[in-house]
Amino acid sequence: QEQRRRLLDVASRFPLPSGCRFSYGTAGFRADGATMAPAVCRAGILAALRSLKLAGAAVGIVITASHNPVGDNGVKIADPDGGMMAQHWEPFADALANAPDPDALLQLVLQFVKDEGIPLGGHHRAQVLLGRDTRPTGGYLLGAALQGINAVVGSHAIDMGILTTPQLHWMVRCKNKGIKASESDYFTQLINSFRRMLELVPKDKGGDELAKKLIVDGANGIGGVKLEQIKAELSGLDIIVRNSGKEGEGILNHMCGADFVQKERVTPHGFSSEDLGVRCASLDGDADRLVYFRMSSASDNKVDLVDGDKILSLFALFIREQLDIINKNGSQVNKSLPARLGIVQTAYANGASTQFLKNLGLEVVFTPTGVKYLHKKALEYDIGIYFEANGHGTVVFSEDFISQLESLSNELSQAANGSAQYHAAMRLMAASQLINQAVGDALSGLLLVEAILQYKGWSFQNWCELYSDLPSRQLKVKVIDRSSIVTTDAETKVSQPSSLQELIDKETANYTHGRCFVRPSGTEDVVRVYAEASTQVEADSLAKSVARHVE
Ligand code: NG1
Ligand code: ZN
Repeated sequence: QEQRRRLLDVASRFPLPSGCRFSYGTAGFRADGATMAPAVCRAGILAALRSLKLAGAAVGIVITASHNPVGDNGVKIADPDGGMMAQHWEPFADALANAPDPDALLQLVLQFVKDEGIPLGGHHRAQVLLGRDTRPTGGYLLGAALQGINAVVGSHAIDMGILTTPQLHWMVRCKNKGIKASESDYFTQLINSFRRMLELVPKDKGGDELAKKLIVDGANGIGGVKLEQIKAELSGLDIIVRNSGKEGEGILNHMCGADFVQKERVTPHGFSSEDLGVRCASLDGDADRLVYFRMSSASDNKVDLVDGDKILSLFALFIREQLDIINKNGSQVNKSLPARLGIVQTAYANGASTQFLKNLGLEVVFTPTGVKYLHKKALEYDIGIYFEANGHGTVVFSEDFISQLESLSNELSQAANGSAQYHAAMRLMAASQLINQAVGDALSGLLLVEAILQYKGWSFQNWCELYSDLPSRQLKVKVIDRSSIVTTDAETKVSQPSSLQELIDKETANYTHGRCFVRPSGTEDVVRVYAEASTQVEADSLAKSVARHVE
């Protein structure tokens, strides 16, 4: 009775505005921040139920709209392992968010609790960790989420404060592993594992003062704030943060940030010709995306871009190299470490990156757009590396692999401390601790990039030259109903409307190295068109002509 009353109560406190329709897309619910409270409150109910279903394991709620404009906001739920909420709960999330009135909401919850066998009112308490980014609507929406959580009797909500998205995912993961999970634990882990990585840099590499300088565009979001807090403790790196989100520095994601730099290929706000040639990185508003760039000429603001695909390639090279060292015949200890290494990309990955990775003999697989698909696929390997071209990605290590690596390092440290094999094993251990295995994390990704560049003694230029990107173009097309386009084969082919794929094939055949696909966005009301060809003019023209068939 108490439970029913609370649900009815909270639903009547946050009535659904008419005409609102929420859909739990690739990144949870997203909309104008001012209209989000009902959906966020219901996400609170959902998170509490999710925790109960999983015997009171901690789940997370993140309130953010990532790289989107400052007026937008959003909410998503993290599962106990720190990954995205299991997909089979998404239809319920949609139904719950769109329940028209308190009664409908109550009935939905009761039915779902019954169908899923959720022990409501049992001896487990729901546990939900909350975090939010710096958006002005964040505090208000956090309140709505708390009310939603507390509408489930016995729930325990913990506000972790203003955080990057990956910090909250990391905290949820650690909490459930019984590891210390505060922000200072997160920082300590980053700082210590980064230091270990640098200690393992061969003595003949690094040392160049210019190589230590890094300018970071913080998108005027939370990532820059956190980086400012720890940068003094990152010895071996000289970090300057721009667009740090301080009063007067500019607006969140406006003319800055990873999404802006990757799409526009120009310097963010706050950079000038004085930065010519310096290695720069750009985060997005909630710091789960990372790209690198360098101002390429003093006469315009164009940049040389290193996107997610090239970060992935650097990680893949490094990890492969360490495995090769460990498994080389004739090394001191005749032990090998068999590892299935898998690379996961989406159709947006630049064709040149895929070719590069395949030429290395690596296994490359594709999934649909959205971290939840990539992450899941990566977990199928001993070491899975995934990235979206836009800079979201990470490396995941299987528990089995980590424990084999641990026992190998122990044996090696006794038998042949100081050997190349031992150092390679230690590097993999340090990398597995530095990289955030819950979700793509711009801060931990940045530190891993920096450590690998120092390890290889590479400049930005060396990294850039791994391969040259094929020219590409992305367009958005507004349509009446984006769901009328259905895709297959990891979104590379259209299955409906049935005639569209033939038209795309016909256009594509007119270009050398032509590749083109279209798909409905999961976060915006548009259809996206992506085209690649051997010149920019051709890529533009292919995208344009296919867009005409979509309209
Ligand atoms: P949609 O709107 O589904 O294309 C975009 C990004 C995704 C992912 C999500 C979540 C592109 C082409 N798409 O998804 O990669 O980052 O947002 O933020 O960049
Ligand atoms: Zn983001």
